[in-house]
Amino acid sequence: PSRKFFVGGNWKMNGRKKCLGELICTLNAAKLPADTEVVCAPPTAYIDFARQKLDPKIAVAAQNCYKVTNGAFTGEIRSVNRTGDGLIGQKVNHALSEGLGVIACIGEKLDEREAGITEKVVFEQTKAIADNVKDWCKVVLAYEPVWAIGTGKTATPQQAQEVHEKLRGWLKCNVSEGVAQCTRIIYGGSVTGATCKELASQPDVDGFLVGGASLKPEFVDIINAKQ
Ligand code: G2H
Repeated sequence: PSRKFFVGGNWKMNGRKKCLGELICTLNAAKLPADTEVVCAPPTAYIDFARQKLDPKIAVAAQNCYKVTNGAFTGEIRSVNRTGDGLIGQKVNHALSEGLGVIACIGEKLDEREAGITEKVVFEQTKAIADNVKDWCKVVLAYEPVWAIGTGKTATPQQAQEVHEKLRGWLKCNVSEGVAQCTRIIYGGSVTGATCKELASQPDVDGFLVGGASLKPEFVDIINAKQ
């Protein structure tokens, strides 16, 4: 199968125009491989700024959305909120209906991994997303074990591969063989320049969603992990 390697940089709630402008200059000047899709997700206030400054070959994403287009929903794009699987599904539905692509994130918490229910948790989360997807070309699935997010604890290549392979199996059984083969399943959680190459060599790891390291020049090394 030909799944184009995909690397997203989630800048989360970091940076101001000056330092993001410098980061953007570094990315624009870097040699990026043609066979890798690169997307950056700036803080909401800088989406327009980033789109204007970034080279057009780098796509820009929002970090979040709501389930409707307009309305009095103060803070929905900003607050730290507990979002159940149902609302995630509605957000996926809305984004796709507006013609956007989606990087849908799933992942188990540490106590869930320790209780041996990782598979159950990520399958349930994937189902809530899959129930809202008709065209899988627009969807990238990001496996982000919660215990690895911003903690410096990267999943081992074996841990990531094990879950990615199961997720592809779930897509095969519950959606179709074709969707399972074509859908990019990317890994997120403390990916660094040092850990990206071995992770990228796993057969079911089709790219990364990078947080902390996407704010540093080493993001270019991660984009080039497959080269
Ligand atoms: C996980 C990841 C980016 P970090 O959220 O999506 O962040 O690489 O900082 O763990």
